[in-house]
Amino acid sequence: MKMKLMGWAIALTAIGLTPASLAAQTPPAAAPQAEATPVAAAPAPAATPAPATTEPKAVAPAAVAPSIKYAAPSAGIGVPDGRKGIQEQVTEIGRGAAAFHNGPLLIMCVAISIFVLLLLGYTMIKFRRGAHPIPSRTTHNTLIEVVWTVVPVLILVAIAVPSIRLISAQYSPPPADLTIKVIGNQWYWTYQYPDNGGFEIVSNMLKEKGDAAPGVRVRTDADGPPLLAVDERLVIPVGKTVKFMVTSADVIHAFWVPAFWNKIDAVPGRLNETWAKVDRPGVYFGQCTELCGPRHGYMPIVVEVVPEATFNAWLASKGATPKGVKPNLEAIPANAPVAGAAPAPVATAGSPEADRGSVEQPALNQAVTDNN
Ligand SMILES: [Cu+2]
Repeated sequence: MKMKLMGWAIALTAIGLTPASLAAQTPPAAAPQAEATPVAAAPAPAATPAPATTEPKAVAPAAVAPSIKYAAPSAGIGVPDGRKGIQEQVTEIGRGAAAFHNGPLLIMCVAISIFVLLLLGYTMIKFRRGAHPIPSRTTHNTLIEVVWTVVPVLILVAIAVPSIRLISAQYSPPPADLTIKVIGNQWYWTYQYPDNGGFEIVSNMLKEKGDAAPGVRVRTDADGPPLLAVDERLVIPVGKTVKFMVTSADVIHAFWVPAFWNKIDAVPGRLNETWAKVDRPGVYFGQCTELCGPRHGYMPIVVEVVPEATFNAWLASKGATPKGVKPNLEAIPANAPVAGAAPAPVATAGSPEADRGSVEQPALNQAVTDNN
């Protein structure tokens, strides 16, 4: 009987597992990745002269070369390295918050814990049954009652004042130099640059060698650690106030880059806002921090913070223009719809429509997901 039950259990497990394992092992639909391949590798369109500031391209073993030479992450900054505690912060808000946490908050926390422990130990020993066979019947002590009410209130006020100041600074950002729309998808991120013609990049986690289908770009150490590296990074300029409008295309995700001290939910049908003014170029890793489905753990965020010249070079490589720069309308083919009558992306794009087409998101989310 037992054997029969076990047999059934195994059979059921096998049935239950089959679709999932099939989905995981089916060679990924190569379409989206193959489509993406020419995007990054394509030379900048004629309308956008390659700026002199572009660093020489790395000959990566990858099938898809990034459009600018991505920087390699620096150890210990913007990337988890096994140390405990809060990551080194690269924004003013982050430094303030981390200092508040690592300083006053931790000190108060430790002091209160030790005080309560000592009090407990003292009470247990002093008032043990052996020493006091007949218990005391004390019920009131006005002085102690006042003290144990007033002291915690003072402690809470001491915590509240700097916290509220911090929160208010966090939620009243300076005017944005650049706005980026961040969209969570099951299970990848898309980033739109409305200030720069509204182009969009799709950011997928890079697979490990051996996990990816042949020809698909795999992670290298220059991309970042396993499970955190992505194919297309979110690129922003250093020292500029960048506003992130965060939303979702399906379920609730959350946008979080620990080194920026910005964590915010990505809720479908709603625009949440966060910002960062990063004062150090570098590569910063984050993750989706809302349980959003089985591949929740595979939608990392990589932000590369670059000098403005490099940022403009990156924009150019995407066929976009820096903010405030008039797009070169002559570059748009004569048969393209006229600006004004045209749909917004074409009117604002600084590049031929063909180039825009190449950055389009694959029609099906599932196709991208399969490729994850
Ligand atoms: Cu998510």
